Amino acid sequence: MEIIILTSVITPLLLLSGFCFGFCTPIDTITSTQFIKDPETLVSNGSAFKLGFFTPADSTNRYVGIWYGTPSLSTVIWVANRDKPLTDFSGIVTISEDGNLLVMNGQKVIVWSSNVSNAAPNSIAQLLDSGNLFLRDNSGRITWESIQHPSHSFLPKMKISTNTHTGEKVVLTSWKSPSDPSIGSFSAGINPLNIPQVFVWNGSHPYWRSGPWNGQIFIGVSEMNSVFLNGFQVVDDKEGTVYETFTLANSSIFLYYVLTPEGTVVKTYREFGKEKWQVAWKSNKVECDVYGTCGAFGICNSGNSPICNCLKGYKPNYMEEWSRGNWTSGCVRKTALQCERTNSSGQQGKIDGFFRLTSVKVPDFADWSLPLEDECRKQCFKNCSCIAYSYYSSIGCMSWSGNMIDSQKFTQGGADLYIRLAYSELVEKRDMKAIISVTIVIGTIAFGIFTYFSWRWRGKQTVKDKSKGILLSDRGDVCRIYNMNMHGGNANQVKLEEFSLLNLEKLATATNNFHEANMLGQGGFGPVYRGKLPGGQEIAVKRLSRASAQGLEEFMNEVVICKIQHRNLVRLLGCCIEGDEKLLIYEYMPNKSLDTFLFDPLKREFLDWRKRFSIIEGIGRGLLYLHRDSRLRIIHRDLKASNILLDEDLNAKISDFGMARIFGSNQDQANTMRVVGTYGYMSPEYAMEGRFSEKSDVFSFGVLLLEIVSGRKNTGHQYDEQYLSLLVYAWTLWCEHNIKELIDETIAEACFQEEISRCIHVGLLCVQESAKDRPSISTVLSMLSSEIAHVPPPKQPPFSESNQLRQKKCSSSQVTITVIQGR
Ligand SMILES: *[C@@H]1O[C@H](CO)[C@@H](O)[C@H](O)[C@H]1NC(C)=O
Ligand SMILES: *[C@@H]1O[C@H](CO)[C@@H](O)[C@H](O)[C@H]1NC(C)=O
Ligand SMILES: *[C@@H]1O[C@H](CO)[C@@H](O)[C@H](O)[C@H]1NC(C)=O
Ligand SMILES: *[C@@H]1O[C@H](CO)[C@@H](O)[C@H](O)[C@H]1NC(C)=O
Ligand SMILES: *[C@@H]1O[C@H](CO)[C@@H](O)[C@H](O)[C@H]1NC(C)=O
Ligand SMILES: *[C@@H]1O[C@H](CO)[C@@H](O)[C@H](O)[C@H]1NC(C)=O
Ligand SMILES: CC(=O)N[C@H]1CO[C@H](CO)[C@@H](O)[C@@H]1O
Repeated sequence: MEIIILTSVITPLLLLSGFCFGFCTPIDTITSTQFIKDPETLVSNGSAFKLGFFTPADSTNRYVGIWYGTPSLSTVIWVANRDKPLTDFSGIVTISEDGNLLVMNGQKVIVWSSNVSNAAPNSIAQLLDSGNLFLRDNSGRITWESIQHPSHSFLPKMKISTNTHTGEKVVLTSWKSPSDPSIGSFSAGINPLNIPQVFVWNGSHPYWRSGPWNGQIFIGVSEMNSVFLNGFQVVDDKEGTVYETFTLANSSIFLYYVLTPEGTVVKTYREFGKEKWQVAWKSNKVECDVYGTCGAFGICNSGNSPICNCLKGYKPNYMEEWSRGNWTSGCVRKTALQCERTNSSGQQGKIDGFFRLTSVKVPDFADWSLPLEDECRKQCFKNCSCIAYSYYSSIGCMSWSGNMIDSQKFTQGGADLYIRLAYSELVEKRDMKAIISVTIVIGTIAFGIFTYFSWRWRGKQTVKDKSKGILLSDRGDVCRIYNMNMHGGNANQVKLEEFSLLNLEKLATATNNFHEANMLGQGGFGPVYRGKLPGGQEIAVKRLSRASAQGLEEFMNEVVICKIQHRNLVRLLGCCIEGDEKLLIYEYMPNKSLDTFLFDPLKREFLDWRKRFSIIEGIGRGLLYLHRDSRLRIIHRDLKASNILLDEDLNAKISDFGMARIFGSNQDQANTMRVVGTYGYMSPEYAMEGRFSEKSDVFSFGVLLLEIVSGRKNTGHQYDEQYLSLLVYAWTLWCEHNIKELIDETIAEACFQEEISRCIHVGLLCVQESAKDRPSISTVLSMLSSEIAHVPPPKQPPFSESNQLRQKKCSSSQVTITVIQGR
């Protein structure tokens, strides 16, 4: 019995795996004399990919395709004869006399051809380990490649493109169903109009939209803030073709995107040596992801019920339909705009204003221009047909004049959308405020009562983080960190650290019940409040948001890193864990963060050059301690001006270790699938490929250094319209030998100029495109203190593609920067 079952499983497997027929080493090429015949396969040199004949599940047809492992919808990456299946096992793949690659059936009828007119006789087809099949002639000239002719998969180096002159497109096309590879109704491609966006279309109707490309991410994909991007790029080849592509920096994974028969784009990857494919991301997870779910002027929020609402100032077009959940008819404006009324009836009134909606996927059909933020608002205000605008620093000014369709509310990410409303629609807000404050008062009282009872009922609390081998436990009034891994199991927990544990009630009292007025700021994962303990000690309390899945990870990071203490790192005084609540208690920094001084026209005067230099050195020393001196090696990953706190004497202290990573002693770099951090401070290899190391912190330090010297934000919009980033501006001035121009006027005293120029020079070295060109932080400190006399000249720092800026090499005496105008 058993034997029979075994053979019936094995026989088809042997057939599929390309049993050696004739030649007994796997081959990866087809020539005019060496062809493959069903069920033989071509195997790429590293054995990753196979080309051969396969039958989809629940089908009897044979198709020629390229796959990895066992052929199925998710492993077949390319299909040749999609619309002309072979009906038996007599197919062959060969090279024709004119040099084209052919698939023929047993009757020698061509069912598929590479069909290139310039193929040469005696061409060779070869399957590569990248999954690409190409056709080349004797001289090595490639005449055809499978990655230029996508089917339903978007592979590394593939180009999904649209020609803006001819409208010609290269798109992905879905299968009809998992058992039928013929061309289905969905396609995915790029729409380069105004600002590039990726679309999935169902026939000719949009089905999903990525939102505008900002040079690094598509801002309508909320997860893209924290998703490993794998060198995604949108490129304008200047000949009218705009394409989207990506590269894999890391050869230990294979990653690609599949357009499923249901129209969902799925990002899947497989680690090298492992069979299993894993899903990293999907385009359509919720109903809100479907294009235009809520109709024109509607906004979708998957956290609400019902999910659709009208935009502020708009009401449902057909109330009855809307309340039945038929949202397609959308919404209309409630109160006519003053600018419209003036025209029609000569009636005057209070002027219109803008209502700000935060974290939204901006609607489709944005017009695009390049003015600064203030100009963007004015320009929209002046023109009555402009009904909304949004300013995004690396994109510029977006405005809307027609239907606003496919807006979505996110909890994070997205952009701010300013909607033009009549004055009367805006003032309503005041009344709402009163209601909100009453709600807050009642809520606070309820919270107080709840806190008291939950404190009374509180038992012993422990929190575990297996990946870090850490167990936190409170007994009495101390918080203990145990290392669980040391001897394995819980029985042998080794106490690592002990620090004070405060209860929630005390902290609620200290912060006046987490009152809004005590809020110091909003950290990455939750608000920070100022508080005062009964003894009079001032503290800062960070309350991790309960909603955040990353809350526990951040909490553990902060607690583990608190063990290291240094005068340039903010000290953790204690923690609190009660039920869902996790709070961290830090020393209070009276002078807040560096950005509140640096970018404030009045307060920046408090920071003279001596002070700034000591802040730079302080940050450098703190970073050196994190990288080198402490027992743990720590990469901060989110160094920025708002994470540098200033004590009463304006000494710098690095804060916010929530995103930090701890390295083993012999580890130099790591990869992450989740890129967290702040654009503008992120090194290119981290932002694009998720690779981080000490050198990615050095990059952020370089940006910070240039910001401190110039008093300008890297991604701000405080300067000339030509220079959309501080790095571009600094590099341009460097090339023009005019670096003095960069120095903040308030510190530009002649006697410091040499020292300041040196700082800028070091700053530019820190922001080199390639990590290996950046000095280590200890070298940076030596350079700053002039211990190292020779500082090598910097090369051009990386420029964001998004700024639509192209630049020439520094070697030419006259550096010009051109702004490519939008189409
Ligand atoms: C196949 O791989 C081997 C070793 O990895 C290499 O020496 C050889 O040149 C490769 N052949 C081709 C055709 O790429
Ligand atoms: C081959 O290409 C030519 C034009 O380049 C086209 O007219 C023809 O239909 C194509 N044949 C097939 C089988 O795709
Ligand atoms: C795609 O379009 C077809 C034809 O318009 C329609 O029948 C089908 O329901 C659509 N599919 C989805 C998922 O919207
Ligand atoms: C939704 O409402 C529109 C506008 O009233 C109507 O034309 C359409 O038939 C409705 N669709 C459904 C499915 O009820
Ligand atoms: C308002 O009037 C001006 C000039 O009279 C005209 O150009 C403009 O198109 C009108 N706008 C609207 C919304 O009717
Ligand atoms: C107002 O905006 C519309 C739509 O963007 C545009 O076509 C028109 O030229 C603008 N008018 C002026 C006076 O700028
Ligand atoms: C420049 C500045 O505002 N310095 C303040 C820093 O904090 C201390 C303590 O609160 C103040 O005394 C300083 O005036």
